[in-house]
Amino acid sequence: MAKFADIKGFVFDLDGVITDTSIFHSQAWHQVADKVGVKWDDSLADALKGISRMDSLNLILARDHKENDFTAAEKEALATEKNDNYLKLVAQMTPANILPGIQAFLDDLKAKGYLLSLASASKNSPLVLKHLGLSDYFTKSVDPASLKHGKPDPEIFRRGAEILNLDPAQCIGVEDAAAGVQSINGAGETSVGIGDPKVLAAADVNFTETAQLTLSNIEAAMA
Ligand code: B16
Ligand code: MG
Repeated sequence: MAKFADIKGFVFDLDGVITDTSIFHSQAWHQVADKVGVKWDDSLADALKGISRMDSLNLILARDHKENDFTAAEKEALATEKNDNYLKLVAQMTPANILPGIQAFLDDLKAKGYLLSLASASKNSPLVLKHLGLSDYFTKSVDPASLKHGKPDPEIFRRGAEILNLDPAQCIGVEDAAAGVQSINGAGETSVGIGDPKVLAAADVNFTETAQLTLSNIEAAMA
């Protein structure tokens, strides 16, 4: 793990860290899983966190060995149906959907001169940031459509540091998903996991709640 004093930037995941959309993604996929007859449970919901739309659909179908039961066009239609479900939920979002402590943390980071970028797998992240009133905080975002590999591959977090003109070792990556923590670690950044420490065992630093995400808590955990 890097020294806190060397940290110059933060690379943020969006869904499940800045806002509670991970619940919306789960609800939207749950409807699709019911439709294709795959049993939904919490472990499936966790496995989909941070995973791209089509990879998520393939994971759901594979749960019940149904991955070869649908044509590519049928899979596209199911992925579009999930996104339509999701967008209906996103349409109701406001700044009240920012998770506890995040607004204060972002303001503190900005005030102290840390650089910020976004490493979200979601193609909907610009829309979500707009609803949250946070677009101005994240003028630098990795475009998930430009990636060769999704999380857990390190590419997205490596790019998150690159667009800040920082070395990965100067960055902290913040994630709620096991696949995302793996991506941060692979990129050579310090990983802060938010959520169940059992699910996020690979994280350098773990907090169960976003409200614990403060610079002083991170500094203490890295000491
Ligand atoms: P979309 P993150 C991820 O965002 C979500 O965790 C994951 O559940 C979702 O499937 C993925 O984005 C793709 O999202 O369908 O909106 O393009 O956690 O990396 O911010
Ligand atoms: Mg996430």
